[in-house]
Amino acid sequence: MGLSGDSEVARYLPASPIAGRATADVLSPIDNAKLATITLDTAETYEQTVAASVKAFETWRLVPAPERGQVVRAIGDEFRTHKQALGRLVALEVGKILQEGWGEVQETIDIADFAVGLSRQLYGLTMPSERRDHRLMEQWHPLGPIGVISAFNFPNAVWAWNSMLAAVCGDTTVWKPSLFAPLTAIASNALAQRVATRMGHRDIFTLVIGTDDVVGERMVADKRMPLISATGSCRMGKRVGSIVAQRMGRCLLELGGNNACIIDQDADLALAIPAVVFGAAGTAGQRCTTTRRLIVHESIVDDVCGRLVRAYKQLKIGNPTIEGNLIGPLINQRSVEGFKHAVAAAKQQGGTVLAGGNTLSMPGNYVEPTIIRAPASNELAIAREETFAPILYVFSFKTLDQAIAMQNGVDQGLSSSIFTNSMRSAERFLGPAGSDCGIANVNAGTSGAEIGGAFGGEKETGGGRESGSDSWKAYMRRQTNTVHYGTKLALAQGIKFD
Ligand code: UN1
Repeated sequence: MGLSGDSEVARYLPASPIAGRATADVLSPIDNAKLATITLDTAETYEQTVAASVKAFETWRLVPAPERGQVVRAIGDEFRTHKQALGRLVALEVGKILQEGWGEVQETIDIADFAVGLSRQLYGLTMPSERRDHRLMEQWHPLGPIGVISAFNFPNAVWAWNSMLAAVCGDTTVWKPSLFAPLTAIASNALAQRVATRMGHRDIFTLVIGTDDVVGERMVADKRMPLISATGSCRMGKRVGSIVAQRMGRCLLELGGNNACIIDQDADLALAIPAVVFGAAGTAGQRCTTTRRLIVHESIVDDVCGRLVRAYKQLKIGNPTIEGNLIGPLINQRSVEGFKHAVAAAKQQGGTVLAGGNTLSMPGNYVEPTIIRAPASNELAIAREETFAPILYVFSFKTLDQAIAMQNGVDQGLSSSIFTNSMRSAERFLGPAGSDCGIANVNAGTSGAEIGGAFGGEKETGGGRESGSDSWKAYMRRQTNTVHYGTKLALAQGIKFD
């Protein structure tokens, strides 16, 4: 599948590679055919881009925030205009079904709207001073150029969660996309840069594309970027976190998830089954929020498994740009190997494959959505690992405490959910001794978080929060101010010094 023949997306393709520079081929996971060849950044072009971002920050930070919001509003409108084509490009480049490609661009439009509103709400607090004739308050100031490292699985939305907020906060963004999804990045950044430039603000949105050696390592060590927001594996995040910590920079990390869904005995299965099917098999299991573990009350576990197996039989696997197909390919052959490894390990550890378990012998990186039941001991070591593929491991429980302990008993802490009609069970799950994840849902699945809430997780997921609520604070620096408008100097803490 070439892109040049696809009139809808062809105009978003990068120009021909620059002679003498290192290049990379971009393959479609749909059939592993070449979509395009891109030119990679060098140390020198990286330097030029970051210097431009630093320079743009110096003036952008002085533009009134509501006016910055107007630029973001225009960018949101631009994405509305290009939603169809961009969603299609996402599908071609990373293998999402078209509905999910469009859904992802919709997240970008929505976070832009959110950011426009936020541009008039970057509130600081005013506190009562302990001293007479003093005002004590805090302000939020722009932070600087923000380094955004994104993964292949949300090649458009995760950048927008960061860059749209950063823009209204008065920051510029230097974006390093995944080498598996550079085309969506080139198109998205070009749209934002074009709109902002037209409105007089060039280089608020910049892009660097390259290998970790040339671009990634440079970026995380770059003192000019006070915040690095990185999405990807726990392994990557540990490396980024330690390098940024060395220079006392800030990190916003969105790393792996090993998300569980608990189905209690009183659950409404008409809600639970479709939520688990979408959560586990949707996006071919390649969301950080994918449901990877299912923990079901022992009295209904056989029934739930039966229903899931029947539902999985309906899932059509294949080219994600063809309507009706619900499961697209994995991103590459390495992911297919990861899938095979996990299935083999699960079998070897006593798991039973109830559905799927195989790869598909056709061009592209297709695997069957898979359900694996843990042995009676409830022990299945492979389920502790995050395999970025559509594999659901099923466990059973007797008491809610046991279910919550199983759910929390992994290294990651991103998303979680419980299906129950019991108010007590739901509230225990949401309480201080309940789910230890950044996201905990009742009668809703683990994936598909809305942009309005803060998104992120605990433990090895990295602790960062982005998108809605007050996540914007990560993109600004807080300054506490004391203003004395009296005539007699008063020291704090009641100190007399005369
Ligand atoms: C991710 O998988 O990296 O909640 C982000 C969701 C999406 C975002 C997932 N809104 O599934």
